[in-house]
Amino acid sequence: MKPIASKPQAGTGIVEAAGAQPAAGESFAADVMAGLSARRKQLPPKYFYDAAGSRLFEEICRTDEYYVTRSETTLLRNVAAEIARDIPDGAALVEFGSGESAKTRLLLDAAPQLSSYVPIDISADALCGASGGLTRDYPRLIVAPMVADFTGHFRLPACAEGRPRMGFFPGSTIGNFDGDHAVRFLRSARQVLGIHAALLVGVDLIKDPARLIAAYDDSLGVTARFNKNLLLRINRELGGDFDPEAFDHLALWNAAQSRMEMHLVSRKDQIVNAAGGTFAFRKGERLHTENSHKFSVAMFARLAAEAGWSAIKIWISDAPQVAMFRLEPVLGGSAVPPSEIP
Ligand code: AVJ
Repeated sequence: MKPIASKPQAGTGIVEAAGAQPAAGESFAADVMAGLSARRKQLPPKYFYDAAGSRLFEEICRTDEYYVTRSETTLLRNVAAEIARDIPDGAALVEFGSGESAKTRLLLDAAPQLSSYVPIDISADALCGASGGLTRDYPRLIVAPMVADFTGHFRLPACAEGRPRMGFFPGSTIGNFDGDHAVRFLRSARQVLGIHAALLVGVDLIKDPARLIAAYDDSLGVTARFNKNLLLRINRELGGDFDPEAFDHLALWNAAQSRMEMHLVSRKDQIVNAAGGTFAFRKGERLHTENSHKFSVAMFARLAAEAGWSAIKIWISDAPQVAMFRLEPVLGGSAVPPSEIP
């Protein structure tokens, strides 16, 4: 890794991101049409996060049962200094799906050598709120927010050019990717971040299913409201007539796939109009809204290796356990074959 010796430039406020693409707004209607027309109805979880959904997610993080955020925040607080030791002078921090950037502050406080911060989020609301506060609180930091679907291709803004880059993907969001999408995301993150890069990824670990199910079906019903907000969002934005009361929230552990699943279960036979289509639900029929994959350390290291990253350091929180991986690109294509990782 080639550190850049220059002092961080003075922050001049919010920098417009080059190559920012419009949020996934246009594809929402198409994805709803396709997802509700499928034999097994499903919708992509990224559509949870409109303004109301983002607020509900923050509320989930404060429930007793949802441990992911608390465990990870405590872990980061404990290891931030150690993480910071490996961040070169003048490096740019690039966060995928930054939301409120709450955990980022732990890194920014521990690593004053960071020159710039590029938060990428699909929600412009969340980005604006977070960026204002960061610009105020870290005056030497260049903050260059990008509104983008971070699963797509994009170019980093100029302030991240010619500097070592540290990717940050906390919160176990990588668990939302199905099949080989996690590998594809990690590969594209490797391309976006370049050779002199590292990537910090937060991952939820496999644990007692009862603990997992409680986390996705809290007793105050916040997660149920978060799940049903997807129907309300379809009503608001796509002229839908969903009755959220006609669906039950369901959280289940799929052991074979090593993932938590959220569904909305139709309480009766019903017809719903949305996005210009008409859709029949049978009583008991499920609309699959989210997968949240859980990993063992070996499973995730293998996944990273498939995408050309090697796990350099792994920190694990107290129970309920989550993990933070520091990944570095495997150079020269000499990746350890996935089969040789224990
Ligand atoms: C933000 C995607 C990490 O999967 O645990 C919380 C979202 N869904 N409760 C997760 C979520 C239900 C969360 N992620």
